[in-house]
Amino acid sequence: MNMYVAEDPEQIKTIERHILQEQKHHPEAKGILTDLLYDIALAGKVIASKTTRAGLAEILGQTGDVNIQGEVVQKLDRFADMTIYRLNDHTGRLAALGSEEHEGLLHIPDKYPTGKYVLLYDPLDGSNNIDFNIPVGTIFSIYQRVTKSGPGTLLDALQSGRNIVASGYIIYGSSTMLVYTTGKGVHGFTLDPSVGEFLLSHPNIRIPETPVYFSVNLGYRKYWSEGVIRYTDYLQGVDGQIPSLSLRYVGSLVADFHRNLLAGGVFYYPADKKDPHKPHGKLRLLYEAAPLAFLAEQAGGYASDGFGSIMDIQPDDLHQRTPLFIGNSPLVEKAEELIAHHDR
Ligand code: AFP
Repeated sequence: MNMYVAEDPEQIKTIERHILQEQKHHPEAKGILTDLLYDIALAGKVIASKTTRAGLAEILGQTGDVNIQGEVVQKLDRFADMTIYRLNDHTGRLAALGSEEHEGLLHIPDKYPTGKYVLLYDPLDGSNNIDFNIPVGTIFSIYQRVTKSGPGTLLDALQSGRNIVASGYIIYGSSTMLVYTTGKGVHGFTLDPSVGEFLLSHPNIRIPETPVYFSVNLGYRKYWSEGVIRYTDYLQGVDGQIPSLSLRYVGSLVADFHRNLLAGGVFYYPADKKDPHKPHGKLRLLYEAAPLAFLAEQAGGYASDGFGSIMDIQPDDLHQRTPLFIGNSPLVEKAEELIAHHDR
């Protein structure tokens, strides 16, 4: 026997092999979604190769442009945005793309065929953190188009989370990880940079039942509603109903979500009165909240806007914002209960 052949073929599983095995659960599948997920994983590797060099002078610094959210675009955002678009615009798998960095839909160039899926992505979430060596991430979701043929339209992109076919994120931290779901559990892969492969490291992730953390920007407390303040007191054990949870807030949604997914807890970014132009919270329904809501549900958790499931919200704008409470189901339900009681 060749001593270099692993005895247990399950020992090391690349993301390619894992996605292919998942595809076998769907005999009708033609492999298009599988290929699309490969392309996203490839984009993740390319972006990771830049984020680890972000301290270098040629990358650092802002381009000076302002994106449609009114935020300054940094060079790495632009690189990540372009990488994902370029790796997906010509494959014939997509009808259109939507990026948090662009106001409208991104169309497939006329010279390339269109396909049956729509890819929505936030290329580099938490990009304000790049200069401080704090993790950032890419968030993505995939929907089937609803129009029959031709270039994709807004109708194809403005779908509720219930229609997501696959979603996930790539976190660029002390290591690079890709976490995704196709509705059959949540699986996490860690990039081995020495061989350039994502290897299965966290199969079947479930949010631990006992929460450890709560994550919120406490600096905005004075702008919150009574219900959200009472909820925060509850999480801090002020009323003695639960032992106090530890506070952790990075300010990169992917990093905060990832930690709470693995350790147990809740992240929230409520509506606040800080900016009268953003009374519905800061986070984007399609680019941030819905993809993570699908992951949370698949991991046994729940995501809400404080009134009901994020997954049920029908968007009417690509850049629609929403309050978000996401993590252990009982904790998210508690937020709904206190908001219903104090804020209505
Ligand atoms: P940036 O991409 O502009 O850094 O915003 C990050 C983000 O959308 C999300 O990742 C964080 O959870 C949230 O904003 C942090 O916002 P605050 O700085 O207002 O707490």
